[in-house]
Amino acid sequence: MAVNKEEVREVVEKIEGVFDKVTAALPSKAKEFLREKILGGVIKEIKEYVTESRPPSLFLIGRSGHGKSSLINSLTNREVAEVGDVKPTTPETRCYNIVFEGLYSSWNVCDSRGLFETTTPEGASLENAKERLKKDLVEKKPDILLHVVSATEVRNLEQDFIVYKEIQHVLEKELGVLPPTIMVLTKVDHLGNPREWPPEEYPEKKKIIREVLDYMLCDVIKGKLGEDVNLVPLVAGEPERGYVVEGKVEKMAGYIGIIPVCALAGEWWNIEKLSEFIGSKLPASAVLQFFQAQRRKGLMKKFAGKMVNIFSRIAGGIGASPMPISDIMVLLPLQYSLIALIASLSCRKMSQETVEEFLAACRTTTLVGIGLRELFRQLIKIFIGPGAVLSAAIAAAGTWVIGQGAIWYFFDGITGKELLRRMKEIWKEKIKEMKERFKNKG
Ligand SMILES: Nc1nc2c(ncn2[C@@H]2O[C@H](COP(=O)(O)OP(=O)(O)OP(=O)(O)O)[C@@H](O)[C@H]2O)c(=O)[nH]1
Ligand SMILES: [Mg+2]
Repeated sequence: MAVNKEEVREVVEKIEGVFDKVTAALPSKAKEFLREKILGGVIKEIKEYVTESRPPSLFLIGRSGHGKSSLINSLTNREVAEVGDVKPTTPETRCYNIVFEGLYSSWNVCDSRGLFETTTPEGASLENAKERLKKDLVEKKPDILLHVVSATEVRNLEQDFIVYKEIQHVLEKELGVLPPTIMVLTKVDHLGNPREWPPEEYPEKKKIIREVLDYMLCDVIKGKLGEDVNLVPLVAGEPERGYVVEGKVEKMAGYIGIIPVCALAGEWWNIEKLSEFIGSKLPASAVLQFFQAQRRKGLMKKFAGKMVNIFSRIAGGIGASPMPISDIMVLLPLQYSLIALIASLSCRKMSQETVEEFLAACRTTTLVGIGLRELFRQLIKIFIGPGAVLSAAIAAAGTWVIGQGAIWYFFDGITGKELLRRMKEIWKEKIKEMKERFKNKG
């Protein structure tokens, strides 16, 4: 099971029903306002990320044998591309639509093999290669370009960069913008002593990876750091896991990041971090299928966290309400859909029963035969207190706590007293934060 668009559509319909019930007693102006703010906001996000989701489109360039196919296999978390040492004879681009059975996902991947083999900056073949790549990129419109370079060969690749820059120049002129481009340094396990692996166990290995990254950035790419461009480690405190370029990427030869990996089957390293980074750069509509296909719990959990943040922000939007809306229950449809969405991201069925199961798990005693509305009321009472007046801050914080709780329940199997304890703890933190903010405002 995974997120199924059809199932989501059904739930959205149900949510509309719940919404109408919850707001039935409100004046029509308030109803309209909430319909637009809350329901409209939720439906827009669900549409963008889920019901209108589409396959991500990745485009790989790089020399033969540098690990493009291995990289695709490592990212997809299975064997989909042929790995080998056969030399390509033509610079033809091969495109695949990879369908992930049972995961409601597919990817479009293009592998422009051999581009650099047949080209030199002076040769006529460069013109052909540029034309070909331009045509392919215009046709495929990739979301992300991955430039795959073997870390063991970076010292022999200056020629490639001259060619790459030429191509980039042409593309920018023709397309206006270049797709976000990430340099992926493969085979870092082969730097230094290949037996010293993984880097976590060998500080020397980390040092060599850092040196290669520096060499690449300073001497090959010839990046110019300054006020308008900065390098931020992909993982704080672990520069060997690569850098993200912030600011003017043109000053870093157009790369938005440079990430070292090991893509050798069985020895994967830094792949999940690379994947997270790619996911953060994809358009909203391509994110779900990109993550879902990989069957990586960590990635889906992060995606769920992102949804919690988005939904909390929508809940906070009622602060702009032109009339006092005191009933916290107006948030029910929003929180209901959030819980349902998190459940299905964790590969559970997206249904009312699943939502109710979570709500019941938030209680220490099992509540049988209590309606959904009552369950919510109880849950809200625990955190917000009876008769609380809904403010933007409370709406956002309450939604965030409920979403976080759903992540713990569906992804980590935490339930009962422990679940409640954790939720109360983060709720207390949120209250403290809110108080601080009010104090600072004077
Ligand atoms: N040690 C190590 N070997 C790797 C890594 N990535 C790929 N390889 C090996 O390098 C060889 C070539 O890898 P491929 O993935 O086929 O390279 P490719 O870029 O797709 O090559 P072409 O299809 O010919 O363009 C294979 O033997 C892989 O097992 C890596 O990160 N570490
Ligand atoms: Mg290949």
